[in-house]
Amino acid sequence: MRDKHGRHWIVIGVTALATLLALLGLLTMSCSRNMQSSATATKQLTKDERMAWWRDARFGMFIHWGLYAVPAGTYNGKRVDGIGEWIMNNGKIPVKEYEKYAEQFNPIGFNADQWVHMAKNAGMKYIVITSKHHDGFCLWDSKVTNYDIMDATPFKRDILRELSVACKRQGVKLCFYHSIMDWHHPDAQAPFYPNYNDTSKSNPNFDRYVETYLNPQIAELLTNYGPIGVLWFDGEWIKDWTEPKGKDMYAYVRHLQPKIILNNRVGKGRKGMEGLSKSDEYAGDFGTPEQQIPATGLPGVDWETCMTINDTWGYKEYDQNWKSTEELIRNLADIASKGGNFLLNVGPTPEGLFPTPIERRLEEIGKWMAVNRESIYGTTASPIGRPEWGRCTAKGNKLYLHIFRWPADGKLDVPLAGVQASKAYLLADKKHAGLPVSSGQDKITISVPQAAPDSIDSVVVLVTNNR
Ligand code: FHN
Repeated sequence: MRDKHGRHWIVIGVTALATLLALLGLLTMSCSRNMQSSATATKQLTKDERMAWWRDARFGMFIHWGLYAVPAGTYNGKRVDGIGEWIMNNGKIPVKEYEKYAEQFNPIGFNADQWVHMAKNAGMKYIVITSKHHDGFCLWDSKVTNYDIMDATPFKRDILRELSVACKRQGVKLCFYHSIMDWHHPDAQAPFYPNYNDTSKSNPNFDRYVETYLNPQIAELLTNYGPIGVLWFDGEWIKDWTEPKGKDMYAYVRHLQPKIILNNRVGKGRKGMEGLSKSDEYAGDFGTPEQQIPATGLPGVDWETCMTINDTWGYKEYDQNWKSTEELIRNLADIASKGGNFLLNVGPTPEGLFPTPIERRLEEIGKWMAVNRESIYGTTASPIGRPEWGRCTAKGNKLYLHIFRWPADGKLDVPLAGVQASKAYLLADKKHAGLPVSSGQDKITISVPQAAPDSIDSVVVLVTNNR
């Protein structure tokens, strides 16, 4: 029996079957390729693999920016005590009144490329910006609320979008701070007015806040702005937040971005401002000491000290109590010498500019890092503790001796027993000219020039044979 073109049905059947099999073959191949690619894509990185860039980076910029920059520490003509970003709580400002600051938030001086350039030029490898702080205002185009930069302000530009583009362009990691506590949301802490931070209170609708607001916003942040380096939670001390919620959030965030790093404020493990976790049982990848530096190194523990340059995180127009560049550089060396990261804060103005004292300090830190970055990036904690003349970081067979107090007699004693030195030189000396070194019983002595190359922190590199 033949078809209208005279061909036999069997031939037709076989061709159809062959095509079908070929199609099936192609299909399985692409499925297995997809499965392979999805398998490789979601290959679970070990913690060490995930933390590697962060441990190498050592130095990042914290940015606290939002509506609180508008009152800048003053409410109804009176100065409000405390950190600037807490003015809504410390000033007992009702939600409806605080919302009005959004109409005045129009930072026309904001230039994402300039911000990222100032961070990069200072030697900072990552930026953690407040996507939403306790006051609940969102610095991105959120589809979950109108209390954001696009719908509530005359500015109508997605700050996080512009920063994600600038960070990508300049090779700086973008990271988001996000507050679990929310003084604006009716299912969160808004009803606790006038003490939004009342940790004795609970909101019966808090789970609804988590399901319909917090989680969807986290999804927006981790879906619409490319790879995010760190999710830096905060405000976890509220009564309604629990460790199980923290663990759920940790899994949810790692599901959205498997490579991401989360701080220990996703759960309830933090021991107050000392910031380290009570134990490994608690959710989070690193500890968060705040405004303080641990006394000693913490072998095997990932931690990051966050610190202000003056006494506030959010901009406060009259807070001029600026730390010196010397103090900031020595803090960086101190923190690295203990195996930690330094997250240094900037509170931009309502115009979108970095206060001049901050710009100057970032430039000066950048000059020091331009010469000495090798003694910070990718280093590990000091094997000689805290020498009296300064600090020490290590990398392979090199010790970076951070000298804060230059020896008047030109003799630098390094408390190292049974270690052979092969060379010592000033990191600032591009020729790496050798300095005279003598190895003693329990110390190595390096003869250094009369004058210190850098009064804040001069680095001598000691190369050892057998450390
Ligand atoms: O309440 C916040 C504060 O405003 C600021 O964001 C700091 C930064 O680490 N964290 C909280 C205080 O622990």
